[in-house]
Amino acid sequence: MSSAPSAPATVTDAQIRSAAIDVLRRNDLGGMTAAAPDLYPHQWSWDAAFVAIGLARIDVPRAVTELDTLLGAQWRTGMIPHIRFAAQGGDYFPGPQRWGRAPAMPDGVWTSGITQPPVHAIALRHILDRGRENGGHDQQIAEEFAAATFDRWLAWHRWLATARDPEGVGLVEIHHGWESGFDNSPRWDGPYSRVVPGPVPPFERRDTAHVADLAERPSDDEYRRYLWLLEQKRSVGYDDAAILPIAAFRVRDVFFSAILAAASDVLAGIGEELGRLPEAAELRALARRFRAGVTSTIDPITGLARDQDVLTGKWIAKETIAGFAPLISGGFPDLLARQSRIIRGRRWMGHPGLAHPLPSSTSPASPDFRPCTYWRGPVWPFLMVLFAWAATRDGDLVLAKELRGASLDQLSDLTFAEYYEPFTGAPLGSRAQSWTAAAALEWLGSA
Ligand code: 2M8
Repeated sequence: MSSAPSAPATVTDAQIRSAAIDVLRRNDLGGMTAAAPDLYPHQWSWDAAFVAIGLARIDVPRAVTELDTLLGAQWRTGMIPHIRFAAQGGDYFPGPQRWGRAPAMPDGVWTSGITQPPVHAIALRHILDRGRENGGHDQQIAEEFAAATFDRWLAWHRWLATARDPEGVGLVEIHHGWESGFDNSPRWDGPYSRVVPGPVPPFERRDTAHVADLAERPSDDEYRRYLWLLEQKRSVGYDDAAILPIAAFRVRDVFFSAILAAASDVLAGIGEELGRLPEAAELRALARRFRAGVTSTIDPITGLARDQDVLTGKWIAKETIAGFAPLISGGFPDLLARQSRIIRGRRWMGHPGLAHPLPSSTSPASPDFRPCTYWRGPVWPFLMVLFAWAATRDGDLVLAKELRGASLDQLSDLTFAEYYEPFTGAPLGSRAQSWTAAAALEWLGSA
């Protein structure tokens, strides 16, 4: 069945682990891990959370440092920006000059002006768990970090729940496809088609120099729109209220919302351990609100969750992996059982042509599916870790086991690619991508 580039039959777990550790060590810029060596030479917010999950398997203090460095980029509003730029300035566009400064930006730190999904409390939970398993210094450092930073994570969740859900519907609104992390997913085709780009300063892309085939990356036309949205934000000093009436892209992102629900429950649990009971209760309420928001988006026919375009009021019904948002947020057992059946079915993990039985970013059965193009089809290993974590939480141990087995098989090619072609299993995008290496470490567990 498989036409995947076959890994040497002899590749062992120990070899995967050692190669993954090597990737993270090489991408370590000193206190922060570059998302990838050439394509992404800075710290990305949700990448950092997954990197911390992997690092916690091998070096708890270093995992703590990863999150601490990211927190150093937190804005005065509570927002965690999607990029913290490395001081030594790797070659990435749009870089710090293009984003400019904002009143809420921390002094002396350069960041982007948009955000990304809040996986961090889940990473913090992993660090605490690994620290306690190890005991001693690891436990102490993990517990001290959780206690010292709880209020910063709380501020982050509060910012999302207010600035990004101004009407309190239980869904997080994003103002740029980059905020979703699923940059050019078919989910955003409709909203982007209505963005009429105004004048953007001249630009030269850097990303296209780092892939074998330009089809693996978004087009120039897409980039023009991305940059126009950046200009809009910059024109109002990245003010949360001022952007709302002018934003050309406002979408309620169901997957982002599901992560906020799951992470709020996790942070509530940490708050309870710390004796922060009122704040923990507030976080439990946030989790319920966003879980209900996610559930409210389900398409009764397909059983998949949907995004909503704020500017048209319309649902966005694309057959992407974001449709399984309830598997991340948790929810009613019947809904989870239905989604678990769908994700295992022939339009997803059970598709007969797959090199590895893993859910791809867009269903191979969808007309929108593009097997090599970034968020329009390939398999993203870090997402498999997130789904398996949530499945374990909800007692779907069979799904968690299937994801782990197939993903480890995929990663045994030792390229730690950014994403993989679903039918051939070929590595695509960057190689030595940090969150892919971290995924391998998480799958392999502690040594
Ligand atoms: C990709 O996004 C960046 C912009 O943020 C890019 O294309 O330049 C996405 O895959 C995103 O989810 C990820 O966090 C980032 C770094 O890995 O790369």
